[in-house]
Amino acid sequence: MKKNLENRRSFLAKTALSAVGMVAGLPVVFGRNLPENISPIGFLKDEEVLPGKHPDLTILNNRPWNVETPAHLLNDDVTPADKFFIRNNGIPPATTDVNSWTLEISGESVKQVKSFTIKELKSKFKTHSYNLTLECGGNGRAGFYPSASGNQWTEGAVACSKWTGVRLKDILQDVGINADAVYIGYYGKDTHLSGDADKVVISRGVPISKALEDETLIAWAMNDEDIPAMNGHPLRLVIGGWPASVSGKWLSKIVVRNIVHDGSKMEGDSYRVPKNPVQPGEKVPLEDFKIIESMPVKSLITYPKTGAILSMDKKLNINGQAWAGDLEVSGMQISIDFGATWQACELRKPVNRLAWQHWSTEVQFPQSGYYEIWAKATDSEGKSQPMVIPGWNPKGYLNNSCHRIAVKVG
Ligand SMILES: Nc1nc2c(c(=O)[nH]1)N[C@H]1C(S)=C(S)[C@@H](COP(=O)(O)O)O[C@H]1N2
Ligand SMILES: [Mo]
Repeated sequence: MKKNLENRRSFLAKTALSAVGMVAGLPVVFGRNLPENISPIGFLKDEEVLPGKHPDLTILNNRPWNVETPAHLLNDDVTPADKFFIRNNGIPPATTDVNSWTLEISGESVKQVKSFTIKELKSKFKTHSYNLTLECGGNGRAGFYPSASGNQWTEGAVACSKWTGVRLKDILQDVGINADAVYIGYYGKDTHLSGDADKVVISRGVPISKALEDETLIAWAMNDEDIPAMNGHPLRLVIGGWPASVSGKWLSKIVVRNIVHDGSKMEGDSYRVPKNPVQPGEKVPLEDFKIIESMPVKSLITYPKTGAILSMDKKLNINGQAWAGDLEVSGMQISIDFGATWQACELRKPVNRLAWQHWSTEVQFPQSGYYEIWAKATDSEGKSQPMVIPGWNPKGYLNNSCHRIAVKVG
């Protein structure tokens, strides 16, 4: 185990532990210059800090928790709970009692305000399950130059798990919504970092048309178990294909609005990008931003792991996952020559709409040496992933450039 790590680091010095400059909130002094045989992750007693999470997840911040999943740990078609990334904007609620938890439906466009316990949700409405891809709008932020402030996500702020709950549309039908309803917004029970109880951590939402899709769930289970504490237990809004910031955790209230929801992080430069393309580094007036809707087409190579040392004598099986926001992925290609030539991959159909799709292929390397493997997905409207970092924007959203890994064949 240790040995492999050292080998890998010597030929790909930056990939293995580059994100670990901060461990458990304490800056690791000269974290990037640690002796080769010391893993800063080893300082972390994972049972102390992140129960139920895989020890190899990368901690970007612990106040609030922001933790990403290395690409090679996203090989499962259904992301297990321990490999599901965490993006907290505030402090998770201290107590989450399933029996007393309620969901209120209110807002100016509901016919009546109604409240449901989780038990009532389960008994009143039909239960549905969907595999849904959740990707943080800032996934890939680390790639932008000039750099954007915020968590420096590389590739791993994405997951696709099985979510179980009731359709938001069934609840809204029961409550009754007015014809002027244009948007929904969520509120959760996490608290603001400042400790100010009146400050809302995050309250985002989607247009009513997206809210009423079959796959938009109020979920109490992930992968047939309770939702993990950090991922929203006991109740969560889950909306696939859009920035995961619309999937409200620790959900306590949904409001139906007759205006575009104006909750915390709906306005300013939060989860918004310039309406027109801008020069990298340009200052953009706030009135020139628009809300991010569907996420763009993207893919990951989840096997092999970057830094792998492979043998020349057999074909290498390469595989990964691909997704395309509201659309389906229709094609998948890889290149082992920096994009000069591309080879088509096998691509599975999604299990259901808004679920990521597994892809695989085999390659025979022409000779020994160093290679990069690049992966490129194309969506059902013919749009592909760019090979270089696309559309610079002030907050570093929507980087869907090709995932690249490095391997040595020898
Ligand atoms: N209540 C609440 N919901 C939230 C957040 C939050 O901080 N509080 N973060 C949002 C963001 S920005 C993302 S990317 C996803 C992350 O979901 P995860 O932590 O389960 O991976 O949750 C969203 N829902
Ligand atoms: Mo996010």
